[in-house]
Amino acid sequence: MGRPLIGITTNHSDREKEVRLSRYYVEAVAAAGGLPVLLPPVREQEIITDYLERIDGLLLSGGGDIDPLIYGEDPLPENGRLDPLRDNFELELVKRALERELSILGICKGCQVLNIAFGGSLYQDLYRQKSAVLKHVQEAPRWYPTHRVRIEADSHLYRIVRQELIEVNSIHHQAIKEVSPCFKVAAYSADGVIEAIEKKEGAFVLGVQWHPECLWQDSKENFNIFKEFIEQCRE
Ligand SMILES: [Mn+2]
Repeated sequence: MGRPLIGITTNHSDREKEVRLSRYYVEAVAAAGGLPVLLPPVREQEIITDYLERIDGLLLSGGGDIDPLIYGEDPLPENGRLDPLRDNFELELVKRALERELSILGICKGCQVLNIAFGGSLYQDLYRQKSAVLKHVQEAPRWYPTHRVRIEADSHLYRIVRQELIEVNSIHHQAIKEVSPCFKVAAYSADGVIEAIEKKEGAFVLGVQWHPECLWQDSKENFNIFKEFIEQCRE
């Protein structure tokens, strides 16, 4: 088998009718041995089916906030810009990818999409809703880690990074509140914020709240996340 085909979801602007993705994701997937392709959000169910028939793995990229109505809450003032087309597309894509036992890596918003797709919820704004939190919206370059996360010992993530503590970047004002019953927590920051989740059984499905695609060049642990994901997509 050649390189596994990795579908990467994209950002999208309704106003400018543009699809956008940071090249970080493309470069990380390619460096780890995958063949990156972009999946622009669409409404058509049959296109979603066709995407899923062709890709070997799914990478959910970062982005804005998920519409809180989807997890049963009205929006707080801090809730950011919404993208209904992208939300609907990604939630449908994820549910059906899981039925097909595809391997999935969710990054930042992607981690939150995984949790919401299977019945979890989010803090709409960590600083307002959770006391004594660390700085999770870093004012440092994206390639620079600013806080640590503790990896749960019995997790797949631990077997990937083989370290109890790793340093990560942090560019999120939201985080997982209630974890979906399909997932377990794989990492926390020191303030108790959930920084990674993974599926309890079945296919490889990992969500990380940080951005390993900006760290892998200087961090073996973060590169290993991509390598393991691509490896799982070969199976
Ligand atoms: Mn963080």
